[in-house]
Amino acid sequence: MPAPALALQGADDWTGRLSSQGYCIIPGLLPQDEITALNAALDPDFAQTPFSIGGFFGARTKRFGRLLVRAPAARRLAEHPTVLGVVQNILGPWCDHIQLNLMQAIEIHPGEPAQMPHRDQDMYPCEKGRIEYLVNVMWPLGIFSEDNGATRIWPGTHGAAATAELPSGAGIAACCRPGDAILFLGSVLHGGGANRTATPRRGIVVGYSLGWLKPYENPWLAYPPEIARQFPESLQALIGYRQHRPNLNNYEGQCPSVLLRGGAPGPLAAVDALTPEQAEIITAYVRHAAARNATAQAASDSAV
Ligand SMILES: O=C(O)CCC(=O)C(=O)O
Ligand SMILES: [Fe+2]
Repeated sequence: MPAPALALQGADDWTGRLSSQGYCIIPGLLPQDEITALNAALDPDFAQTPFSIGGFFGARTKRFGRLLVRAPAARRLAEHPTVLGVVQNILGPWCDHIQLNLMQAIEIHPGEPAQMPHRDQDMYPCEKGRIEYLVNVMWPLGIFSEDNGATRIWPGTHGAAATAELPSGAGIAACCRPGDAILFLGSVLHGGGANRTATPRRGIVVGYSLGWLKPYENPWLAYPPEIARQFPESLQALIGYRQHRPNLNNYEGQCPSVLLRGGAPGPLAAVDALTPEQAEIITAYVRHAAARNATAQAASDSAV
């Protein structure tokens, strides 16, 4: 039997590669013409967007978000089943559910030097080296080459190695083409490459994070209820119209998806959303408190 094409390999195989190297490139994940059409649809947005300000975002780089409204075709990227399978494998053990962290279009113009190598997880001031907080997917909108600013990655610098000294080498250029996807962990060292050609390099980064973290792109402002109502339920949940136990992300003590179904909700009761372990502790506490009260009441009744 012939070996299966790489793109047909399952999420578990790619999870293995991602976990061992800190990144992997999945070829042919979407048809090239779909990405070419998405790229063309974003032409006006790239044209209108000013250059970024600041050494991290890059003065010869354009960036914008809100991609799910700017180009509905970008929804296919956000909800790609292989990607979601891999992300679920990596982040699933540490949260109830994953969430979209951001979608950002990035256009690196000629003359932009290489971005400072960094780890995206370093935006969170918490313990590093034990769990993964993020998985990012870079979808090239054109060819990514050594010369035009392909994302640079330092393989093996992830996980526990993320707390070690910075490596000295130049890393690798994640060369690939439209339809391919570069997956990299939040703990792996990487950065946008220098563009030494005469044409801009375009890509879309789709990031996912643990469902209890603050998202990078504020999804409720990017996609307020009147917009999110038009999305499929799975996408609504992915962008944060969803509770995360215990009682996180509430609207009036309930799941924020109440804002997407029917008209404006009336007065709402706050409803516990707890893990089974938390629910058990609370139930035991309530039962003991009731028993104590009953005993105290009986004592005071008999004293009268
Ligand atoms: O544009 C790229 O290739 C990577 C950009 C990046 O890593 C970032 O902005 O955090
Ligand atoms: Fe980054």
